[in-house]
Amino acid sequence: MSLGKVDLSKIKPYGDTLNDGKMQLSFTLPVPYGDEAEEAAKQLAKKMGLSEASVVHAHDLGVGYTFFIVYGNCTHTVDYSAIEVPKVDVEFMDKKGVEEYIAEHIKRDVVIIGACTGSDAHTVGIDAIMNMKGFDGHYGLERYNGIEAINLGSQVPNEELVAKAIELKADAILVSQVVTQKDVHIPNLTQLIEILEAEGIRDRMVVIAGGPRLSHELAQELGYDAGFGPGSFANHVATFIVKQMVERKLI
Ligand code: B12
Repeated sequence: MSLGKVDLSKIKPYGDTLNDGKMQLSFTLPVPYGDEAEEAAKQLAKKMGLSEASVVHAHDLGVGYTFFIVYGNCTHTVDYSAIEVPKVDVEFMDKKGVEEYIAEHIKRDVVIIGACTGSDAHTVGIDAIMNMKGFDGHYGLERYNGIEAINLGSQVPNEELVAKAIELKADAILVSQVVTQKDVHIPNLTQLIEILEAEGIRDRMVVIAGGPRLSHELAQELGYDAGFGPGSFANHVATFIVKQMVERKLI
């Protein structure tokens, strides 16, 4: 490994030596396996800014399609020093901290309702945040003193989630969206906010979206208070909710 001084205003991939730009990508082309297919993959890589592109693996997918792994040298750079990513800006408390905060500042149970909505059947993410046993050594919201957590599961229609939130006088709604193919999550997430607004309750609750391809920035653009992606745990979400409740006087 060659370590040199990195110019953060012009970073590019590292392979064998700093700034050699080495990278690997994989993709499928809708053409039959063969020399012409490999040449097409190389030409595509070149157009994407890879010099000395070589096909290191090509696999016949059998139906007139070919899968490729291509290596090459990236000719582009990125100015890392100019990057700013909007993030949830709170100092996270641990479970005990959240419980003490609720006891001291809210003095009643916080009701949090969650679901994976629309056609999305991926329950693992919302379970990781809400269910008793939690995820990766972090207990879920059901385990917190001072939090009443209700997980409605997956494929829950937005109308049903809102009706339940009204019935239970929820302080916060958690929505999980894992499938993002063809941007299917965008209209679904937008519809939830529209229903909450039509019911006149959007501002009376903390509304959070989460999922592996969901950024805080996108969630805010869609009208949510926050977005949580990979690496999120119950204590992060709980901290955000209870602090918002106090800040926005939703107690
Ligand atoms: C398990 C799985 C399934 C299971 C789901 C079982 C279940 N009960 O959940 C089954 C087999 C049913 C399934 C089905 C499908 N799946 Co699937 N699945 C997966 C897989 C392998 C793991 C997902 C997972 O459990 N991750 C673990 C959890 C803990 O991670 P997480 O969801 O990111 O959650 C964390 C954070 O994102 C965040 N978070 C998540 N939600 C929320 C919510 C809130 C409020 C907060 C605060 C935080 C938060 O906190 C969590 C903990 O840190 C992924 C691939 C992968 N390796 O990720 C594909 C994957 C998600 N599936 C995919 C697809 C395409 C499908 C199908 C459409 C396949 C098909 N053609 O039928 C169907 C869709 C069915 C449907 N209607 O939704 C794609 C999605 C691609 C995309 N960009 O949309 C993936 C990425 C696979 C792939 N590479 O193609 N799948």
